[in-house]
Amino acid sequence: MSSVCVHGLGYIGLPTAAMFANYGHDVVGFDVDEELVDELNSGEIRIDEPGLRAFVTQALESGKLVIDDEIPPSKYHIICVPTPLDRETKRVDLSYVSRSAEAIAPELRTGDTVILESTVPPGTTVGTVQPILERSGLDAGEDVALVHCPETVLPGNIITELRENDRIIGGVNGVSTEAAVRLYESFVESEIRTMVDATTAEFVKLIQNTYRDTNIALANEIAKLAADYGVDSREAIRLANTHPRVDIHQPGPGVGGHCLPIDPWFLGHESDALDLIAHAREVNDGMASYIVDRLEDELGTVSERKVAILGVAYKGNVGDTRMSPGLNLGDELQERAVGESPLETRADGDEPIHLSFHDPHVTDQSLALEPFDEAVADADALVVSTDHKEYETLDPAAVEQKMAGDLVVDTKSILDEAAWNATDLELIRL
Ligand code: SAJ
Repeated sequence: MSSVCVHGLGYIGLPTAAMFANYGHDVVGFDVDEELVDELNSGEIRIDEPGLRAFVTQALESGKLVIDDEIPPSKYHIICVPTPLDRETKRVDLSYVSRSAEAIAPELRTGDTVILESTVPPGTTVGTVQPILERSGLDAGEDVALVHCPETVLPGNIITELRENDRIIGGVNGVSTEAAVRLYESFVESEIRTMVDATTAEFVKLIQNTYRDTNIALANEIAKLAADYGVDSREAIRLANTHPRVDIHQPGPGVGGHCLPIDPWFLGHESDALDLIAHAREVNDGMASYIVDRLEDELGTVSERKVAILGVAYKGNVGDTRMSPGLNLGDELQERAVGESPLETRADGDEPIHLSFHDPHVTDQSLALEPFDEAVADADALVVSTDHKEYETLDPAAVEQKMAGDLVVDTKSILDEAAWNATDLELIRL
């Protein structure tokens, strides 16, 4: 079995390293973060992902996975580092990718393969990574193989999807592609789809997430239209989707996570053609504002009210809060309340709004989450912003007793409508 070095031990790199190790490869998981390396070596795993702890432990205990802060010579180098987006300029930061390539170049030997898994703008493999690697004196495509092989796994189901999702691989030439296919064949159970070049592979990955984001924007706009017409958006979408060629996604409080809100912007990296896609992003980012409008319609003002936000994870049944719609909603409420209640009219120490947050999956101590009973106590309004399974079975009568007001906004439509409507609470569903 080949030796593999996985660069970057985050949400994708860590499970990928463990996967190769558990399929018999000798793997070094490399990260520049020494604290993370120490944590992993002492068996601590920061990432809340079902099954990941046992999967990584198995790899470490077998001796096939070693975590290190040095890069060994390896037959395969796999880059899984972040590619963050500047939220103001919408420009991607490729410095982690460049630094990885710079660190790999001195270790490269003829016959090695470099695989970029990080999500990147089209053209990055050949435009950014290739020239850096070639500083080693070796030619990509001739002496070493170079490919883009994007990850496509869904947080919450990463280990299963790593094995079961189709994989796309685009090399700088055919020989490169074949070298990567041989590696991924060792654990991928479904199709490995090869393409003519790395840029196409980069583009395909981006349009997959863009399709989903744009489709959700359509669903969000449908939800707003449905509200104006007195139509139940979920029921309308369910019925529309019975058509064999219709697949409308679900509305919600906005699109979170580190993929859908970011990747569409990568398509605008070297192109001015981004139009509908950029607008869809704005529709999704505008959902927090729309929900606050709905709260204001009911409450008159959100200023000096208590609003309980249930769910700060970016989606159901995970603990990841990156680009969290629930937290965005909190910011939007705060801004609106400050705008409505100028500082000079408030007594010292009065907050413009009382926000409380609850989430059974999030462990981040910095977020000041409250136990459920405290979060909901005396709330004027309650907003369900994440579809955690725990919220599906909330007891409406118990919640009604704890709240001061009667407004419940279910942005994910997970509450039992009949049960909640049987109380005096006013249930609004998106
Ligand atoms: N959401 C909606 N309505 C929907 C579906 C999702 O509002 O109908 C929201 C979610 O609540 C969440 C956000 O969208 O806030 C994103 O969640 P998600 O489950 O759609 O996707 P991610 O970001 O967890 O993972 C996506 C996946 N991409 C696709 O399904 C095309 C995953 O397969 C990718 O590997 C991942 O991005 C990635 O790393 O790129």
